[in-house]
Amino acid sequence: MNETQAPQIERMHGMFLTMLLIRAFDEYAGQARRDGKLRGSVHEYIGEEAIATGVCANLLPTDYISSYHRGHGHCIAKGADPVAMMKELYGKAGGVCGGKGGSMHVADFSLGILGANGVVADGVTIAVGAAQAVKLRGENRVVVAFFGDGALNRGPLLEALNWARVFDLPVVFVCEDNTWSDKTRTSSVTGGSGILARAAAFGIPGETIDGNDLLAVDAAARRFINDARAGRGPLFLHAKTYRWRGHLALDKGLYRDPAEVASHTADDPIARTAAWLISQGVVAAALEADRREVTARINAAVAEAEAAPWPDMKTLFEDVQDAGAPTWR
Ligand SMILES: Cc1ncc(C[n+]2csc(CCOP(=O)(O)OP(=O)(O)O)c2C)c(N)n1
Repeated sequence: MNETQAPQIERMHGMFLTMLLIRAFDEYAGQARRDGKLRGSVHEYIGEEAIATGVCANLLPTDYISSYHRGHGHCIAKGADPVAMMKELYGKAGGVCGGKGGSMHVADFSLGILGANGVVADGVTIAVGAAQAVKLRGENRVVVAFFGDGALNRGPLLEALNWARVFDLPVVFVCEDNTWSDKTRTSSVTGGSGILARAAAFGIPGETIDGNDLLAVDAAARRFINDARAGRGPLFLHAKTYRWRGHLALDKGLYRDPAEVASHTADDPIARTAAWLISQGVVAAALEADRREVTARINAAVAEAEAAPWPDMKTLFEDVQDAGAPTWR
């Protein structure tokens, strides 16, 4: 390795660690849900790690992201504390939302994480609202809206694209195209000539990239985020990837051809990044040490979450929107 390569290798190595952490977190979370240790829905991000990692590596701490139901990876990549996230999944005090949100509502406004969201496409409208506020206040912030290909066919997404263009907002739309929307192949329910055509219809420039190629995600995200920061937003990044597991932890995904799944799991963004690092002179033993470190971190997070108390009953009605009803009925 020479001096010019060193910073890039170090950067990729840091992102490799983030991807390992995301995968280990979701491998544990999925299994814990199947074992009945967690309640509610748990959607694993396994196989899609390069997108959250490569995009968030180009954001400032003050930038915003919005997410969707498959949100753990985005939050970890934006800097959320895995211990507080694990507590949240367990419904324990000390969780990022006080243990009252669970897997589909992880959020941390102090880190610009506007939240995971169980309503398909609705995180995108929140992102556009945040971008509008950024523009009105003249702040130096970019907003990234992460969403799945299934969101393409919901009205709020189309309204959000339109609004973002009308007001030229500093937002980057990141479509994580994993082929499936729950048990439906997205292409079978999507009209028109492709995902980028949706953005183009609103005058929003876009690009399709291999979302399992961390180098490609990092490079495209850097350009898009810099452009949005310089006032050239909105922009649309279409990242192709694949969902390795069922739609959620309790879904075995039997509606998919095993050969299709196998062809995609062979294209592992983490293995690809490891191979790149090794080709650049990083020794395999260092990557093995990373894996051990990440396993230890997740084990420690689980131990802390399991030992944590339940939220105090007194907090039950805290953080609940008061829409005017005088008493709880
Ligand atoms: C408005 C709305 N309609 C339907 C659902 C049920 N639902 C949950 S996830 C999902 C599919 C989403 O697919 P996609 O956005 O591609 O994300 P992926 O699960 O593939 O990551 C659906 C239809 C929902 N949560 N919200």
